[in-house]
Amino acid sequence: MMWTAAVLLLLSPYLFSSADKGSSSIADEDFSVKEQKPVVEVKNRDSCFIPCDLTVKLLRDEKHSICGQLQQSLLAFGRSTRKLMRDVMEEQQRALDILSTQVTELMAKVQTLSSEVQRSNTEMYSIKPVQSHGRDCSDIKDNLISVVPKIPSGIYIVHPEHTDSSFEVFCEMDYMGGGWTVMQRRTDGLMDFKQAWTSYVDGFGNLAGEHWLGLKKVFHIVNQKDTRFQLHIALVSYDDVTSYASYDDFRLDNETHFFSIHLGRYAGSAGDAFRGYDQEQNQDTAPFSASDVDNDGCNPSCSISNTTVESCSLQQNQTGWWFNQCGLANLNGTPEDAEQNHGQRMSILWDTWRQSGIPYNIKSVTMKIRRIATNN
Ligand SMILES: *[C@@H]1O[C@H](CO)[C@@H](O)[C@H](O)[C@H]1NC(C)=O
Ligand SMILES: *[C@@H]1O[C@H](CO)[C@@H](O)[C@H](O)[C@H]1NC(C)=O
Ligand SMILES: *[C@@H]1O[C@H](CO)[C@@H](O)[C@H](O)[C@H]1NC(C)=O
Ligand SMILES: [Ca+2]
Repeated sequence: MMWTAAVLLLLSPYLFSSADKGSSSIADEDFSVKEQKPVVEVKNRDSCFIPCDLTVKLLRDEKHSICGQLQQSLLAFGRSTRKLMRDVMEEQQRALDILSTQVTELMAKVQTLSSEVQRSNTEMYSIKPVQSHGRDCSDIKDNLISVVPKIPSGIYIVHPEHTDSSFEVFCEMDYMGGGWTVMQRRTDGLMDFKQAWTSYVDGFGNLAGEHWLGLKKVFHIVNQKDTRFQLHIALVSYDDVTSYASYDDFRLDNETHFFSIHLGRYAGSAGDAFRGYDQEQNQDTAPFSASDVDNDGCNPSCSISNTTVESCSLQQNQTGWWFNQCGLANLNGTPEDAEQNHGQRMSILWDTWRQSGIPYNIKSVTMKIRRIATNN
């Protein structure tokens, strides 16, 4: 409307002049018609020019304020989007926190349950140790075989010959013909094998679960007159492969000689880790060591895989064993994935048992002894 008015104003002089040239009544009529229009337009011109400036200014102001508002709302939008995202993330974080708390609680419950199961297993066996006049589990089996059709495995009291001590042992009466006295069992890692010399001498743990019978008791059993004992080591890997190592003669020296181990001929599928691959690793005839009694043959130190070792027991999580420059066997390690302890030798070790050159990860082991039938 404003533009139309301006154009008409510009054209009006010509309109007037053409009207002068014309003389007809129609022209007159035309004139009068034309004449009236500019009058209207002139009126419009007076009311337009000022509002135009104002309008531009107003438009500019309006543009500014709209821009401003737009910016404001963009900022507000950005802020609220960020807040929304923050809220969502916080919400998720809270959910995750709750979940991880629940997982932790569940794991604690599982732990409690498994130790309860362990305890009840132990109680199941240990409430009533079987009173039996036998010198060891082989002797008990021989004495009971004629009166009991099936001798149960469990805890029995033994009294080795020529000693004044009676003590409890776990007898395996089913495994490979029975008559086995268990001298060590490692299955779940619940028992702490980080023990001092006196504990390794006297024994520790639960006879029905993880335990070390004790060097003194084993010495009493294998030191009986006219007896020979066989040692059997049964191993299970993390992927449930089983194997064994057996020695047809097994005895210990007395405490004065730190219960040095003596092993006969090897047989089995796990390799002779007690003797290792060369004389330097040979643990046969080695005295026993613990974290506080060092007979390990590293005197003052050994170099094992380029690291200096002064105490094999300290290197192997303060466990006790017949170390000789450490060697390839230590069945008192932790039944734990070997990869978890970054090169440190903490797990159950029987390094001659390998698959494609790599030692098996061992999850459980039992050491048991049985009389070898003698002719006399
Ligand atoms: C070391 O012994 C402790 C106590 O028995 C045990 O909790 C820990 O898992 C052992 N460490 C390794 C790496 O086996
Ligand atoms: C330990 O054994 C040695 C030889 O085998 C013997 O001379 C010594 O008397 C024994 N010590 C004890 C305390 O029985
Ligand atoms: C020990 O070091 C020697 C040379 O320094 C090297 O050749 C060898 O591979 C190293 N052995 C181990 C087990 O790291
Ligand atoms: Ca040493």
